[in-house]
Formats: sequence, structure tokens, C-alpha cells
Amino acid sequence: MKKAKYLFPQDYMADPSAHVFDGKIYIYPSHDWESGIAENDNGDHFNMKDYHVFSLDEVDGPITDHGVVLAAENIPWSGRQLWDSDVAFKDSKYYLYFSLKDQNDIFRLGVAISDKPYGPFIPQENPIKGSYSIDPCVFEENGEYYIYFGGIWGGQLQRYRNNKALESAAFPADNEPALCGKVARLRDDMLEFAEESRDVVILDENGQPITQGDTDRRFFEASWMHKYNGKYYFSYSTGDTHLLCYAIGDNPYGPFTYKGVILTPVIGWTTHHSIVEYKGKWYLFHHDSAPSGGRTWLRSMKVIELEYNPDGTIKTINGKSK
Ligand code: FUB
Repeated sequence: MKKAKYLFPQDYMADPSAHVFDGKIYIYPSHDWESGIAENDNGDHFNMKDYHVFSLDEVDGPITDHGVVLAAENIPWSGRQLWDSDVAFKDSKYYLYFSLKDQNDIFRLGVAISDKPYGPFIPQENPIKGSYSIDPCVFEENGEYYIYFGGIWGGQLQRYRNNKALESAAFPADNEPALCGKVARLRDDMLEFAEESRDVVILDENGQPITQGDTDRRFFEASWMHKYNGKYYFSYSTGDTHLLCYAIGDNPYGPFTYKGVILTPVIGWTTHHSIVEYKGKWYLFHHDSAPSGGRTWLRSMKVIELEYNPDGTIKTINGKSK
């Protein structure tokens, strides 16, 4: 599959997190809709209220929509805006991790549980203790589960330092190390962090942290972790420069060394993805706003094959290729 394919033209879905469960690909996207909220830098126009799950037997084959699996109105601590989510499997249960503003308009991460990969998912009473910001992604290795998260601007990461809320939001100076995404190991029951979250440090080619002013390379949002040939690939969006980039490390915590661009800018402001291997090939699940005529809050999910060079670097994909 060398051309990108829209996965579900019937509705707007974004931020697709793909996993292989029970021999199928399951996709956990955000569900965009036209709520009429004006566009701003806080992302108020991303006013989502529920999640669907999708599955594929073949990447090129028909897609199954499993319908609404969790709605904000059924989450006890819900305020507004169900943003990006991800799912992990452990001991016969599926755990859906999601981003949602609480009743004080603060983004937290929540967990909902199902005994099926296609839900429905039953939410916990409260958000994960000590969680903040957006875009959870869960990576499993040797029975340990690591949750990555964070996003600046509307994602509120600039409101925290060292896992403590600041009096007021603050960004580092342009020549200082950039704000980092976060990672924490999950507790055995999958419901809480097992440790304080740590910075996901991205280094440049000289071993120095990427700086806040390096907007083509610094972390903005959309963490994803995958492993290829024994190396750990942390990928993310650069937000206002609209790139999907990646950095490689030797363990799930990093540090990671910046390696390049996975996807050049798509049509629409946001770019967000997941990377998964299925039947011997690798795929980039992502989204763009082309079908909605560039309305950035109405995104459509897509998939395209992702290829590696012999040295393990990823071949850059053109976000506007048809
Ligand atoms: O879908 C809402 C937000 O837009 C996500 O959480 C971000 O990563 C961006 O894709």
C-alpha cells in the first residue's frame, strides 16, 4: 500500500491509535464533529464528546465501526473535550486511556475498562492521580506498561514543571531546553501511575536537548512509541510547524536522539498518528482535513505503509500525496 487510504469517509475521526489485538487491527480515534465552536489557539473547536472503535482484518479491506464505546456524559468527572486516546491489553482486559477536561477545565487522563477490544468501556470514577495534559499512548514491554503523554498550547503542558502546577503558564526561552513530553510506568492494576512521570528528553545530533525555539524539531503533542530492530522510536507532532517527527533511544524512558521527519504537513492544522506492524508490514495511521475542505476540526483518518531504510531511519512520507 504505497498510497494513503481514507479509512472511514462516512464520518470525521482523528488521532487514530492502532493496535493488533486478537489478530485484527483495532483503531481508537477521536470523534470530530461540527459543534460550532470558534477556532482558537486553545483548541476549543476540538469539542469532541464520544469515542468509536474500528477494526480491520486487512489494511486494504472493509472497516467495521463498532459504534460509540464511551461518551463524556457517562464519565463521572467530565467537563468537556474528549481528545486523543489509546488502548492497552493486560490479563484479559482492555484499558482505554483518554484525555478529557475536568469540571475546572483542566485536562486530565482517565481510564475506562472493557473485556473486549471493541468496548463498551466503563470509566473509573476519577482521573488518574497526578495526571495532567493530553494525548496518552501506552507501550508494553516484558509485562511493564509505560504511558506517554503531554501537549503544549491547548494541551496545557506549559502549566506544569516537575509534575507540579505553576501559578501561571510559562514556556522556556527559545535557547533553553524545550518542554518535554512525559512518561511513567503504570501500576500493576493499570489504573494509576506507578511512579512520578519523567521527561521524555529529545537530543540533537550533538547530544544537546532540543531547544524550545527549534520549532521544527521540538515536542508539541501526539506521543507514540514503537520498537523496531531493538530500538525505541518516540514519535510526535511539532504542532505549529505541522510535522510528525521521530527520535530513537535504547530504552522506553530515553533519552531519544532526533532522527527526522516521518510525515510532512498534511492539509489541516494538526497532525497525529500511530505506527503499527501488521502481517509483516509497517503502517502509519494518521489524519488530515482534506475531505472537510480544510476545516481543521473535522479530520479524516488515513493509513499508508511506512518504510525503513537499511540503517533503521524512516523514509519520509509526503503528507499531501494522494
Ligand atoms: O484531537 C484533539 C487534539 O488535536 C489531539 O489531542 C491533539 O494531538 C491534536 O491532534
